[in-house]
Amino acid sequence: MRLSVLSDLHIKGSEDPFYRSLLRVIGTASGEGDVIVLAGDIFDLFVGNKPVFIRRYSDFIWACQAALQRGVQIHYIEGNHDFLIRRAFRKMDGLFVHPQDVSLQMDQARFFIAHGDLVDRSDRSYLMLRKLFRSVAMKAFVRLAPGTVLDAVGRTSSRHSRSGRKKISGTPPKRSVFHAFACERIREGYDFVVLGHSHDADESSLAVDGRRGRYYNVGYPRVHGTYLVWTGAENGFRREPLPSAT
Ligand SMILES: [Mn+2]
Repeated sequence: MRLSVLSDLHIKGSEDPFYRSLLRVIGTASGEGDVIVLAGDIFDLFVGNKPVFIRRYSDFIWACQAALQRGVQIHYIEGNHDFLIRRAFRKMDGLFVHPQDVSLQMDQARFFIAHGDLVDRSDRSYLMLRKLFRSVAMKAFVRLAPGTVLDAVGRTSSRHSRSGRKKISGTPPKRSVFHAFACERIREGYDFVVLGHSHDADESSLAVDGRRGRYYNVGYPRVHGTYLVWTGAENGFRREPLPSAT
């Protein structure tokens, strides 16, 4: 029994070395109650159910399919770079797409896992943009627009957000905002709160109303080179090195 949480790989294409790392993590999950949570921004761009993305990342689809057949469960939480993807994976039994977050229970431990782009409720412009990106109109646009157009628009806006105008993808909030969010979940009864998005490999033991829980942020695997693994053997998650791309 192994719970692996990955996020923020921001894979740029099928030749990206971190794409190979992702495939190896999925490829080595054994079944026997293994769960993989892909907690958003796995791909730098994957929008809708478009052949351009499905073809580019077909090895990912195959790796998931094979893992599901071995009895691995996969949860894909949408991020701010990969969303409206439910239809792309709709035929895959045992792979669940979540627009916001997922609650899991393993052994006696309760986990709340989300991408983290909804943590900062004061970032109104991002929250509105997020709503727009997931609106009925946007869904219709994504369904009708050629994948190549989405790909071009996405690449431009993603370059844009990296060059300082961070608003388009939500500015990651400060640690204190993540901690306050985690405390709320711990108050609700969760033991572990796992988030991403901020690229800050933070972790903290938090107490609220006599309950204690732990908060983890996946961090930025492209720099830190790790992901989170929980086996129940230790008291919490450990940061495991990503398998190398070779
Ligand atoms: Mn993000």
